[in-house]
Amino acid sequence: MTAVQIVLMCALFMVGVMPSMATPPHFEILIENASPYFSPSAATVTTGTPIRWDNPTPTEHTITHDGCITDGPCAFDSGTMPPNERYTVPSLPPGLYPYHCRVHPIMRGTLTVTDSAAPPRI
Ligand SMILES: [Cu+2]
Repeated sequence: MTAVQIVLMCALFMVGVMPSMATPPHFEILIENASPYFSPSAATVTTGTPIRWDNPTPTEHTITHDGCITDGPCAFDSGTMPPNERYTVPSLPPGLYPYHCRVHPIMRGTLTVTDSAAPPRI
């Protein structure tokens, strides 16, 4: 094997490894035009996992924790999300987070944040 081949292999290896290192793993929720509007509409993540909402629709939406418009506390509120915009919540404490879209109150989702990963099965 020549030095050039070794360098090339190292480069290919790095390309394969780097994306996962550059982007922390996140949980992705897609906004949709039709019911149930959030995919998945009921999501469960482990605390410390960033949650990202993607808006591929041609419409403006918000990701608003219900507490922001009731008696609080307000855990997250994206503000207006134009089409093709993303909104990421870096981490949430364990709990149940019902949320909705301020523009379209019919759009509702639930986020459950758990304490830690499920215990290993024995
Ligand atoms: Cu909306």
